[in-house]
Amino acid sequence: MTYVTMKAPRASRPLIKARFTGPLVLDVQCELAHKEEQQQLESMANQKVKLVGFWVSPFVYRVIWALKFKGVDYEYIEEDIFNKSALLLELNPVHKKVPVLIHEENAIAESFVILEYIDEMWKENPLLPNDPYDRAMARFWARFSEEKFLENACMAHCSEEEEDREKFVKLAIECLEKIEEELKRKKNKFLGGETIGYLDIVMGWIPYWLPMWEEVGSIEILNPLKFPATTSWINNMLSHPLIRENLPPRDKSVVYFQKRRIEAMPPVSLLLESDMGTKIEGVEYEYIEENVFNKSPLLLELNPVLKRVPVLVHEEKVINESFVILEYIDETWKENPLLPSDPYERAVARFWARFCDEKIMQDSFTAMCSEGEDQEKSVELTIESLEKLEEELKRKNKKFFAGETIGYLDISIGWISYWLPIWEEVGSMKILDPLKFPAITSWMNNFLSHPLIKENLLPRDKMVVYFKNRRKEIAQNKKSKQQS
Ligand SMILES: N[C@@H](CCC(=O)N[C@@H](CS)C(=O)NCC(=O)O)C(=O)O
Repeated sequence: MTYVTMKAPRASRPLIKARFTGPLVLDVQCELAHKEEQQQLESMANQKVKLVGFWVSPFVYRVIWALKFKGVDYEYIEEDIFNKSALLLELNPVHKKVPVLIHEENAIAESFVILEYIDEMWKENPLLPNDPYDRAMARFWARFSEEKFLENACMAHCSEEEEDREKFVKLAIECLEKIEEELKRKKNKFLGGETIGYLDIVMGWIPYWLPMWEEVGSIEILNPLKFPATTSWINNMLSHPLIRENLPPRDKSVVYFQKRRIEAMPPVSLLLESDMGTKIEGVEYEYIEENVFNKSPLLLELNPVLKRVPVLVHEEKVINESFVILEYIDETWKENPLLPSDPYERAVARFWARFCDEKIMQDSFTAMCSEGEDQEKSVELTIESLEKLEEELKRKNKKFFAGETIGYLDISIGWISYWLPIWEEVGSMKILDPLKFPAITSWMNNFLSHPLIKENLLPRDKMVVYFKNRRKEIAQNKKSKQQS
């Protein structure tokens, strides 16, 4: 059997075409289309499910818990991540990591993407809350715990140098303080309320894996006196049958982690994606400029956790992080959907958005700020990732990632069309060769000529000057660190 991987989503179901009929007919047609859609979804949901995993991976356990929570039967396939099978490389050629979920002929990678897919495909026992703002909050904390807390906790227990270990332990504790506050504010048994939800599953590594890492790295992060709300949540999690009955054996896991050093990635930077999002949906908004080098009390109040832009304020609700904001916008203003309606295509769009943010943006920004061999290495990594994106675009063979018009993925990775060429100029490097990347070049032209984008970009010269200064500043910081 050949699987359709993240590179090739299956053909989408027929669209509900009711827009041109009269109101009465429209209602009936919508209902019929909805029923048909529902039936298709149900029959799809009943198809066989397989999970490719690795016995001790907290990312894999997220998927196991979500499938069990939904009551979905699945076949488990153990992968040797140190000697990767042809199956894994076929299913997840981009990251080559587990977990991978196989449903129907679709392969879905990345635990966050898989959790959203599961929740959209099997509707009973919802994982994410119903309300768009509560969903935004859950996604915000999920990303925070992953990108800040998990990363620092991994670095802390893996660091050999005492000084590094102390630095990362301190950073991890600062993250946990924020989570503790959130738990205290919620006052519920679980982050999902009285029962386990999306965020409990995402943060499920804290109750079981973190104490093992503390033991392995001889560090302390989870002090019960300092973190009473977290400790009580941990106890609730570990006594919940779904979690208690689905954990890897502790002794064997500790031995594994003693042998293993986990590599972590630096945190991601930010862009103006959410601004484009509000424009697509035709939402009126007031724009407030922030000075990120001298942060205003307003920003610190609105985003005390990450202290960065963009922040969206809607009816006294505050939403942070561009990816979270995009989903919130899409769920709140339903016209002109940004994400596709099909769960698998949504998973594909989310997968590529994360990939571009975590790999291409990281590596190209590092390349711009470095020189010599370091720069060459980062340029090479960026090009390798862009080759994967090029393949995806070629496969799609459409004007935009979303099809004939701009959508979620186009907006998420829109920076490639305008920011990346500026970074190339600033770093005196060549990445986007049109001969090597004809599909990306053509997408860039389409994207930049779209009125929504064209009319909402900053002047190029001003940006070049800004990034030249950033580059200088970063290089100076690096030098003075090396000297000290
Ligand atoms: N961001 C990924 C992380 C998955 C991940 O790191 N999986 C590890 C197992 S714990 C893996 O497959 N590692 C293989 C490798 O790094 O080559 C997710 O959330 O699914």
